[in-house]
Amino acid sequence: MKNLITLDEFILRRQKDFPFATGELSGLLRDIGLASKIISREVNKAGLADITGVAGNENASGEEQQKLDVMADNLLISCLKNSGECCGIASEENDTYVTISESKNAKYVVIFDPLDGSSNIDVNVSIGTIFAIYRRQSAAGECQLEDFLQSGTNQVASGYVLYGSSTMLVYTTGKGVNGFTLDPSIGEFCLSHPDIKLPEKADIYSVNHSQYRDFEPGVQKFIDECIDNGFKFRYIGSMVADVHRTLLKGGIFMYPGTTKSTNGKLRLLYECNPLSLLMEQAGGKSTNGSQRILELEATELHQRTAIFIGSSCLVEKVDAYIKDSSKVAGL
Ligand code: AHM
Ligand code: MG
Repeated sequence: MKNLITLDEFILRRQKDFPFATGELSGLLRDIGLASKIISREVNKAGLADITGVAGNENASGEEQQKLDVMADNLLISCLKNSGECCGIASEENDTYVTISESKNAKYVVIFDPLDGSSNIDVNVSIGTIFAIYRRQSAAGECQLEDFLQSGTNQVASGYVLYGSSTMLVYTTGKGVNGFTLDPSIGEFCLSHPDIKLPEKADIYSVNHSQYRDFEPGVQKFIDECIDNGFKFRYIGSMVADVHRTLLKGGIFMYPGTTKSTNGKLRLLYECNPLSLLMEQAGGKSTNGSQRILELEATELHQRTAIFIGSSCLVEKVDAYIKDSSKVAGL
C-alpha cells in the first residue's frame, strides 16, 4: 500500500514549518475539512433524500437558494462556530457577515461560498465549496466589516472542495497547492495531488458562449482565435469545477463583463479571490482584464468582478486584446 498522508497529518507537518505557529490556522483548515466531509455525504445522497430543489428564498445577490445551499451554509457556520478559531464569517448566501461572539477575540475570519454552482445540483453535475481565510484587521473584540473587505493578497489560506466523481479538497497557505481525495471507506482526505502546477499545454478555453455577442471586442477576438487555433471548448457551469480542470489540464476560464453586467457575475470575495490565489500558487494568472484580481480593492461584501483565470500566456493574451480594443474605442 502507498504511504498514505491524510489531510490532518499533512496540516500538522506543515505547521511545524512555521516555528511560531499557534495551531489556530491548522485548526480552522481541519474544521473546514470536517464540514466538507459532511456536505459531501449530503450531496452524495441528494437524489434520495428530499434535499434537492429550491429552498424558496433568494440569497444576497437575488438568486434562488437551493435547499443544499442552505444546508451547506448552516453546516459550515456551525463547524466554524464550534472551532473557536475564527471571530467571524461571511458567506455568499447571507446579506452580511456573522460575528461569532463565543470566540470574538480569535484572530481569523473566514469567507466562503458554501455551494458554488448550485444550480447544477438537480442534474448531478459537480459543485463545490470555496473558502478564504484572512487575519483580522480590527483590534480584538467583535469583528468589523473591514476584516472582510481586504484585498486578496492578504489571504492567509484559500481552497475549495469539489464534490465531483470523487470529493477533493485543494488548498494553499501561500506555499504551493496540494490536493486531497476523500477516501469514503475510511472517511479521510488523503494526499493525491501534491504540489499542483499548471501544465505547459494550454489549449482549452471555457466561457459561457451564449453571452458572446455581449462581450467586448477584445474578448470576442480572443475567443475567435481560440476557435481558429483548434482549442478545445469546455464549460461545466460550476466555476469551482471549471477552475479545477484548468489547474490540472491548463487553459483559461473566463467570466467576462457583458453589456448588461459590466462586472460579470462572479463574486470577488467568495469566488474570485480564493481561486485566484490558488491559480497563482500553481503558476497561473488571474485578472479582471486589466488588473490582478488579488489586488482589487474590496468595497462591498457581494462585489462582482469580471475574471480571466488560468495559464499565464492565455490570460496575458486576452488582457492585451482587451487593452487594444479599449484604445480603438477611445476608452
Ligand atoms: P452560484 O455561486 O450561485 O452557484 O453562481 C456562480 C456560478 C459559477 O459557479 C459559474 O461559473 C457561473 O455561476 C455560471 O454562470 P452562467 O450560468 O451564467 O454561465
Ligand atoms: Mg458561487
